[in-house]
Amino acid sequence: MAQKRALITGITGQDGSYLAEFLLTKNYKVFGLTRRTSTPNYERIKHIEDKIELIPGDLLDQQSITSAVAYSKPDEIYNLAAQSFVATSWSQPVLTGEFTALGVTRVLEAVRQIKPQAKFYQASSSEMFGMVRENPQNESTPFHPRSPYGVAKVYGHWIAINYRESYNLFIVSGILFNHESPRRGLEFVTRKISHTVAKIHLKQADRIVLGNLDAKRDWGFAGDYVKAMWLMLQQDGPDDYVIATGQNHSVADFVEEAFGVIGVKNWKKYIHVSKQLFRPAEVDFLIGDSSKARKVLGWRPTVGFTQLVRMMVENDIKLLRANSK
Ligand code: NAP
Ligand code: G4F
Repeated sequence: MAQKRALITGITGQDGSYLAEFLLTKNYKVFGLTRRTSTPNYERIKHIEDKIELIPGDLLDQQSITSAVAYSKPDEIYNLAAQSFVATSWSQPVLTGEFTALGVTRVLEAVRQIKPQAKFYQASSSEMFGMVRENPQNESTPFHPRSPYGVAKVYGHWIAINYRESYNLFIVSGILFNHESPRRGLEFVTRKISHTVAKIHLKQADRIVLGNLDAKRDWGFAGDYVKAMWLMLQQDGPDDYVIATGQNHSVADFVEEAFGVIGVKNWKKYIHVSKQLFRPAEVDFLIGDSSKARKVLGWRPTVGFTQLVRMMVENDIKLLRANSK
């Protein structure tokens, strides 16, 4: 059988790096779209850089995306690139719309025009459920996004479905709940906590400044979630799937668990709550029902909450120790 070819937008991000690793284990030829930066930001993929091929391009630039599709001739396209940080979407709402919403249409257009046989994965998000209408949330739960990011993701979700229905393309949308890892960006709450707890352990910090401690998220491990993306493209037909653990915890629970890893019980004395970090509109409570993915794809998470938090804190301690040598 000919070697399969995959193009990943957002390959330098958390999910892109895990997905690239995963596809290499399946013997894919992996291409990744990367945008120009003044200094290289290949931190997450440097260990596999010689096994993948990077193609310059940007979600704002139709020509570069079309050229990347023409050059890589992919059997599968994973559209992971986005302005993915919810808080930034209020300070840069137009940019978020350009990247996270219209960017999807640009990639879809390239596929439609150049490689309509390719299978396409769209990175949709549980942020689309926002002010939730039911618990747990599944594929038919109505959307009520609460941020410019969430609104942009709803557009991306529906334009993907529209291209599937209009042009009969193999397009799937994965509605993924929060997934974390040692490669998570430092601005997201889980990594902010694990990294600062590691610093406190090493006496490099004495407190964590956080916003809303009561928000609840269904947190899984990114390595498990990229496998679900791939499984969705291996089915006979395109469909949409919720990917989640089915358990949720508050930000405070995450803090407590992280301090537990370094043997600290009285964690509250290290927390400073700043109103500045509260969002103009919050998503209070997310919990996903992934029974369709479990039944149809045979997918299930392998890393639970406790293991995830431990993995992140221990990794950050190792990282900080190595950096201070
Ligand atoms: P991430 O770590 O923030 O990575 C985002 C990627 O998009 C990076 O590679 C980034 O490149 C790239 N990108 C941003 N703007 C771009 C542009 N204009 N042109 C080309 N590339 C651009 O995000 P992630 O956590 O891996 O998430 C992957 C996708 O899944 C995103 O679409 C996110 O919205 C969605 N999602 C994530 C979660 C989650 O919990 N992680 C849940 C649901 C959905 P640079 O490295 O150059 O910045
Ligand atoms: O870690 P967060 O920034 O992730 P959020 O907003 O849930 O979004 C992530 O998951 C989505 C899937 O549901 C993705 F689509 C999206 O791309 C991203 O990956 O915030 C989680 C919660 C929020 O309720 C926030 O208000 O943590 C709360 N929080 C409290 N203090 C904080 C902080 N969030 C951040 N980032 N920083 C804080 O200091």
